[in-house]
Amino acid sequence: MTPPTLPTVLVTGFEPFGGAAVNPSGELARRLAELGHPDCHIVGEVLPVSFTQAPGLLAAAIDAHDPDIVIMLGLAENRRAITPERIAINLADAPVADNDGLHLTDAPLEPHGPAARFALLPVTQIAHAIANAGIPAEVSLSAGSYVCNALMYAGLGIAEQRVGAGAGAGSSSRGADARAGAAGLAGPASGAPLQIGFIHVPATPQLGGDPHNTLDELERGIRIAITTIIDERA
Ligand code: PCA
Repeated sequence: MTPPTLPTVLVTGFEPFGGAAVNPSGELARRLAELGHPDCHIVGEVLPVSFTQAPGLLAAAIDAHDPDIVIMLGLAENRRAITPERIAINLADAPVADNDGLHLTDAPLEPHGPAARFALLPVTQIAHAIANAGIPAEVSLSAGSYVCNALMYAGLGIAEQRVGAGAGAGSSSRGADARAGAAGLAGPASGAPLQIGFIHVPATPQLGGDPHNTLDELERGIRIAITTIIDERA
């Protein structure tokens, strides 16, 4: 059994979308939860590629598992590296519909939310650590404006809300923003800070990606990301 002192890490990935048969991000979430990690307790969740469903399901998973760390994964087919995302923006603007057939363009995710939210993970250290292991990795500025960005924006809003809930009268302005911005997404939590961010992974060979972006290599990269985040906490 897992000793209680190990942090709990929620890893989310997505179902396939855009006509593809697989999505490596969902496979990674499943695989990591199944195989585990020596430094933490991993919970995996595979989310639908849905603007309306994914944020609520993320909030429910956070409520259910009360993780210390949340790593959201998604596929960025045209990238050639593992890319921790720095910023989520308050915008839904996609060339294609999501898996529910919802096609959003020029739309704010949260009309009263902040323009952007920054990752609460050490993105530079994560990219360096993965690259040092010989796996292509670099920080990406923006998670785009499709469902991955929407999930990242919502997840960071949940984290801000928890800070607000835990800080009481001294709550920061970030917490106040989040209360307006992410209202209804997550129930009151413990108030413990949540380290949360998003990492895009490149396409695997099955999807036409570079032959060395195998699922095994991506798994190795995400394991290094987890170790880096845990080491940075110490
Ligand atoms: N990638 C898409 C959505 C789901 C996924 O895996 C994105 O980058 O927004």
